[in-house]
Amino acid sequence: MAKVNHMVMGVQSSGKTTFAAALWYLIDSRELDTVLRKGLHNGDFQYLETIADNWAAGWQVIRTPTDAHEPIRINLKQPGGEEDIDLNFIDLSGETFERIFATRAIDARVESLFEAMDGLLLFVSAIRKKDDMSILDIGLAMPEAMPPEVEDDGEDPQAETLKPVEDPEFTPGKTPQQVQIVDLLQSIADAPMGLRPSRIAVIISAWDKAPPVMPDIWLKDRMPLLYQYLANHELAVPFRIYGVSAQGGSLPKREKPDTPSQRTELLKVKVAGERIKVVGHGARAHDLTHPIQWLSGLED
Ligand SMILES: Nc1nc2c(ncn2[C@@H]2O[C@H](COP(=O)(O)OP(=O)(O)OP(=O)(O)O)[C@@H](O)[C@H]2O)c(=O)[nH]1
Ligand SMILES: [Mg+2]
Repeated sequence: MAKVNHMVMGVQSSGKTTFAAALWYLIDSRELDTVLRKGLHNGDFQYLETIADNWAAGWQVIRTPTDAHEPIRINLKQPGGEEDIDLNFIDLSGETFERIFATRAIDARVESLFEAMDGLLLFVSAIRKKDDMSILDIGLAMPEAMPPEVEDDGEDPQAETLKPVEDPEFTPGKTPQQVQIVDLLQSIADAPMGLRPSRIAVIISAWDKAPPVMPDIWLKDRMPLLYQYLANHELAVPFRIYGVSAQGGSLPKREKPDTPSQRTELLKVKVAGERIKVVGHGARAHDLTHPIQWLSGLED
């Protein structure tokens, strides 16, 4: 039996658990046609049932606590295919991801997850604001911060504007997302690990909050370092970029139901699976399994 093991990765709040919840709902309910279907499931999938129920009821999924390596396993199969495809998702909490970046150390459990990886489902969120700026961006955004142009009177024009700045303490979580992601991909590809995914599908989550551009344009604009890294390694590691709205819009937390959101509007969609939106590479409008089919090398 063919076994494909994909890893799900992304920094904190990048939409991983919401995707798993919506995917489980979609394949379990069979409300809509998808390119991959639910495969054989053994063991305990209570956690998936819980988060999928929560999703269907129109609540945000609960955050994955640090170090909770919730073994999210969703087995899928291609209709008409002779064998079931055993597909595993590994949900690493965003904080664990950031700790790897900050400490340069990876614990044995996480290392074995990387060793077993075939494809990589890499999550970034359209909600998080652009979190890094070039010197040019700063100049454009804050013209008043630029030193005034003065006539050359022989004195150093910057002498007054250059004031000593206190070094803020290094907070790893504040490092731009794309730097953390590229650093991690590069570190696992280097010795001693030497691990590369066979393919990378970038999922831009919360796509309902993105401007009306195609997902690859969004990534090029918002995360140029990551885009450049992916493009430079494309021959060895093919990649694709999808925009995905797993919730379809904003939802409140169950314990804070009055937070302003699009819940009422979303609950009016009769077929819950139709709240989901997928953009890119010919995916059907609600088909979250499309990127996974490609990742598995099963696209025609
Ligand atoms: N508007 C909108 N928000 C979304 C969507 N998907 C996820 N979110 C929000 O994004 C936030 C993070 O989603 P999670 O699925 O918890 O992200 P995660 O990557 O599992 O986060 P950690 O477990 O903390 O690492 C939550 O507030 C979600 O409600 C979406 O399709 N649309
Ligand atoms: Mg999570």
